[in-house]
Amino acid sequence: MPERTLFMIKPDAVRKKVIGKIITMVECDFHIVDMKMKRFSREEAEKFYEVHRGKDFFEELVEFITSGPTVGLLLEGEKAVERVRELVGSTDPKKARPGTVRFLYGSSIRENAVHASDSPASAQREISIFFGAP
Ligand code: FUP
Repeated sequence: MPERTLFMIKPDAVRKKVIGKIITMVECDFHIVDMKMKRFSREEAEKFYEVHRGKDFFEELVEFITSGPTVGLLLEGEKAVERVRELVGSTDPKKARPGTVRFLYGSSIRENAVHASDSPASAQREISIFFGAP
């Protein structure tokens, strides 16, 4: 059964002008159901990263994600959550497997180029924050 996930290009990658290169990496393997450029409000960012509230990096993470536009892609495919996460690579680009998006375009553990949902439940929550409830 095909699954849906949120794949998001973060403000650092938008500033680097690598939106096209990153989309090319997912376009061949997944169906792009929807796509949008969006600048998060503080309120939306805090909701999106709710699970990290209280952690020492929370404030800087919210500042970063609201610092410029993001590009969200609603992707669909077999085991999309797991397969997109593999393509994205480790949170820290220095530890990411060569060839992954974060290895190629990430700069630091915070400015790591992209986000991908970590479970089908997170995907559903994040898709509705990004694209609005269906
Ligand atoms: P990931 O699932 O790989 O996106 O990573 P996490 O859910 O653990 O973290 C979400 C985001 O928080 C990361 F993309 C970047 C940020 N973060 C930091 O800024 N510092 C940290 O030490 C860990 C995460």
